[in-house]
Amino acid sequence: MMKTILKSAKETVVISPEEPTRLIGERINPTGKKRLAAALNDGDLSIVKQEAEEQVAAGADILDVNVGAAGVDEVDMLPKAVQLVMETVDVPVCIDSADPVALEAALKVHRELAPEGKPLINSVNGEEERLEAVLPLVAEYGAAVIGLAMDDDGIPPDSEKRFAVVRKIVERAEGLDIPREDIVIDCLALTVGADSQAAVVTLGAMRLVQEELGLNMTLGASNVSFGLPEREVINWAFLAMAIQNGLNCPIVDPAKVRQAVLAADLLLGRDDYAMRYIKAYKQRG
Ligand code: THG
Repeated sequence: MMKTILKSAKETVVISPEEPTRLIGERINPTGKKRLAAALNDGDLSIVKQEAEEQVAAGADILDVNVGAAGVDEVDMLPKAVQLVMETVDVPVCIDSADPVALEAALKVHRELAPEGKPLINSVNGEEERLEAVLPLVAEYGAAVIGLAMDDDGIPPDSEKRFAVVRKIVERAEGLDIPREDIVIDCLALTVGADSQAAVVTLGAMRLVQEELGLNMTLGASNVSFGLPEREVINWAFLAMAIQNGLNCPIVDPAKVRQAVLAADLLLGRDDYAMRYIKAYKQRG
């Protein structure tokens, strides 16, 4: 079975079809959060610290760290945010930036603070330029990486073409001796409000990845419900379907989805005697 192993200085998290679904907390990200964007512009990381603590308390197993917003120098701020998260909580981090220079600056800080650690890089995709910029960082820093199912032509409209991009990323990674275990695939959740087939296409690509390659998979799952009322209901249903198709480390707001994910794991036979489900219920009091 495919095991992606992530490590902070103090904790190891195993992502695998044999493990419970791991939650990557999405909230350290200024997208749609004016207050966080403004604070980052002022060099103020107090919200980052608070979001780190709250998400781990809500059940996050890994924390995504993204500081990309208009006016923010990511090369300066991303390593600072990663350092603060590593000093605040024990969970491994997922370093999220479109800028390879910012990624490398954050990877350096990660290596200093956790020489034996292993972060997740978010992300590479099938674009030539991204493959050439990001995969060498994955190899050099011994990280794991999220591979997005899109390339120079954009996000393919059908499952088979998305899967073809996934194959390409895996082949290119193997060319640099990056093991398959260190690649986590994102088949990309798009908005069902804009295209009724959007979720079906994503789920179809995931089924192909699950059956043909057995790789671990993530998704920014909440994209699926964008613009619709009662988004949580749609997100819960989609998460359950995606978990059945191999999603095992979604990028989510843990406080909003933890119960739905525990229910999906229970229904898929991955929670003996419903121990995890019941324990989480009791902890909520
Ligand atoms: N795949 C991968 N990485 C990703 C994404 C993905 N990283 C970024 C994003 N998508 C996942 N993270 C977020 C972060 C915030 C929001 C959505 C996805 C978000 N924020 C609220 C909003 O815009 O309304 C803010 C509201 C609040 O404060 O809660 O939706 O797909 N690999």
